[in-house]
Amino acid sequence: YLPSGNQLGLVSVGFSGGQRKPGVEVAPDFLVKAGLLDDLREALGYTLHYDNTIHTYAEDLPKEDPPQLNMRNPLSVSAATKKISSQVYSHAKEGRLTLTLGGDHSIAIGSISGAARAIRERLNRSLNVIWVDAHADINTPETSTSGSIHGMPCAFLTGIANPDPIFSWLKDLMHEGSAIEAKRLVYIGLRDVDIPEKKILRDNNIKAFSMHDIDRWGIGHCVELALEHLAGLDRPDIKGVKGYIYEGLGPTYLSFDVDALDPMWAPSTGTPVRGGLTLREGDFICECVHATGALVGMDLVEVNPIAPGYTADSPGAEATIRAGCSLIRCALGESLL
Ligand code: HAR
Ligand code: MN
Ligand code: MN
Ligand code: MN
Repeated sequence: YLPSGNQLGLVSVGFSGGQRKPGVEVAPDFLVKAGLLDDLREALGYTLHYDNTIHTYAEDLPKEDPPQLNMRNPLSVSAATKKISSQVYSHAKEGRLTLTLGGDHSIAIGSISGAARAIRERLNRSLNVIWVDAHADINTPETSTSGSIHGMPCAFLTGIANPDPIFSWLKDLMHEGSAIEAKRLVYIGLRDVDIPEKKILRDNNIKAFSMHDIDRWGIGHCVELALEHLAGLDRPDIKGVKGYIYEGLGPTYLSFDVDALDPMWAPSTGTPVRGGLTLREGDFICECVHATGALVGMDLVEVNPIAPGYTADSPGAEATIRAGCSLIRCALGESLL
């Protein structure tokens, strides 16, 4: 779905307004300092399209942003994600693979809507989303107990939550095909899902592979089932071919929350949950998605080098940053022999 030439559009987002803990906005700086850009260019051979800026969108954010409709920082998240959406769209409409570095997971409202719009315009196709996370991030403003918008992006992207009036720009985009169909959203790694979110997943028949499923069936089979589900939406005649490679798979976006990994591997994040993926399981998911050839964009979010209990040079923070870099490299082709 991408023209050849390994063109990669990178958007660095230093935004943390979708949740309460400061620090997630400095993650792109640390991922870059860890050598990510050199790896992408030299080891993986990408031509990088990058403005060398970690965007805070400060000039677009309101001075006062009190909670509204049970959302914290609603106008800030709306303004930042609107900008992110157009940045990702600009890369994706040129046929570039896009990588968005967060920041908290609310930024996916922007990155995924931008990618979906470009894919609709370029290919007239619907975008698949593989959401790898300990959390389902599908609360509506009504069901959320925290009011943190990073727990809501999937509800806005699918239209399960009404984007009006706070995300009215997203509603406008949805008319142009930027919404994600609930059947095209697949989760991997879930283990901390709120009760109302479970009802939303059931009511909308959303495909999800929890840690229980992964323990039961193994990561290999779960990823295969996830890809088969998505591929079957466009090509019901095609079953998995050549191992993990699915010829029928439509353009696919990978949104990876580092807290999907067990805190043993990624402790320095805002809401760690024990019992998660090993680093190898996370890398494996990314490798499989790469191998499909259908990947059009990726988020890597929720690395927080100064999460409570950590400083940026602490072993836990360094491990988390290294894990983030590893996931990205695997999704972008590192493991090809
Ligand atoms: N479900 C909880 C809420 O909505 C916590 C989810 C947010 N945590 C994340 N997102 N890191 O993946 O507030
Ligand atoms: Mn998340
Ligand atoms: Mn999470
Ligand atoms: Mn396990």
